[in-house]
Amino acid sequence: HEADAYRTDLMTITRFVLNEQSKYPESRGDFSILLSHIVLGCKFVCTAVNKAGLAKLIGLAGETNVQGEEQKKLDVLSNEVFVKALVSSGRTCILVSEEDEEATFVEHSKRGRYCVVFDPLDGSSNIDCGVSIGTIFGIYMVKDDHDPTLDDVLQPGKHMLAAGYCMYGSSCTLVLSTGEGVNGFTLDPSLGEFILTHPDIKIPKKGKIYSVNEGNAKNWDAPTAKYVEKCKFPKDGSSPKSLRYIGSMVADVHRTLLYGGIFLYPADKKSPNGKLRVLYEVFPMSFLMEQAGGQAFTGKQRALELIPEKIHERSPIFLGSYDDVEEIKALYAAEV
Ligand code: AHM
Ligand code: MG
Repeated sequence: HEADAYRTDLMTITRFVLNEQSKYPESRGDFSILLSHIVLGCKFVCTAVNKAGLAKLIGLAGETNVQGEEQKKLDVLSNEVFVKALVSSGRTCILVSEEDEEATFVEHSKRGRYCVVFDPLDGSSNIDCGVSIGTIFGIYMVKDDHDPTLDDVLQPGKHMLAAGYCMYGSSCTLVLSTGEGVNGFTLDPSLGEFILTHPDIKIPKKGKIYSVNEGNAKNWDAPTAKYVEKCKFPKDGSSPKSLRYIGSMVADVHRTLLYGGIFLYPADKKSPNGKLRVLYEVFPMSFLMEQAGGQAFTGKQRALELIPEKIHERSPIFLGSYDDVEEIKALYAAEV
């Protein structure tokens, strides 16, 4: 019975992905192994984030501990954990992390076929006040594992095989797409397992929420300014949209995915390419949005068609409900 107090048939993320991959006869289980290492990183960061508030008491992240050693900042620590977990999986060949200036090419003996781009702890300025933060990741396949090059990760987002994020919030939620829809898993702390809680997530076709840093309004371009004006003062008789902005991309995108609406990080006069990074912020979130039935647009094109030239490149981004993104696209189209 679905209503049983204790479910006895648990769909863990590992079981789910193994099921998905078994549809492909050529599958060697490599992807499942890779994912289990990402999941390990997420569990580690989740525990560390939950303890962050106790830092002063027990000496974590950035504080000096009882031995008088300087502790690592949480984002640095998270990065190390992810890099080590990914390398030791034996399934990766190139890693691009927000925390590292250069891409990491995995040494020959530990090399596999996957390239992972990730932001180990996004929104880390929010840690000290207990606001939700997250890890974002995208996965590509290398062309030739004997000769991995930077071009293997400078690929349009539509070439990603999988993308996801883990949100460290009131609960720890991992949202994943392997290109066949979007599924959400919640960490059961007593089991240490992510359990399928949000099967086949679809974003509402139109939403009632817009999400943007309005403090930048003075520097916006005309289409963004017009769009936000329309959200507040609709001329077609519809109700104004609500504004929600956490300032933590994972949390803002998670809400957008579940409740619908639009998330914007536009270009402005001070940052003509916006703020968010193409490889490990814009692409994974755009991939998830499209897989959930929404859209992602850069102000010029479908976000997933952008071809990055540098690993830490930025791009403006508008993503969310299909109809809401359609409106901003129309405003940019009218501009030219
Ligand atoms: P970070 O990588 O330095 O943490 O910055 C990324 C974060 C995103 O999580 C969030 O969407 C954005 O910055 C908020 O930026 P702003 O404070 O300019 O509104
Ligand atoms: Mg970031």
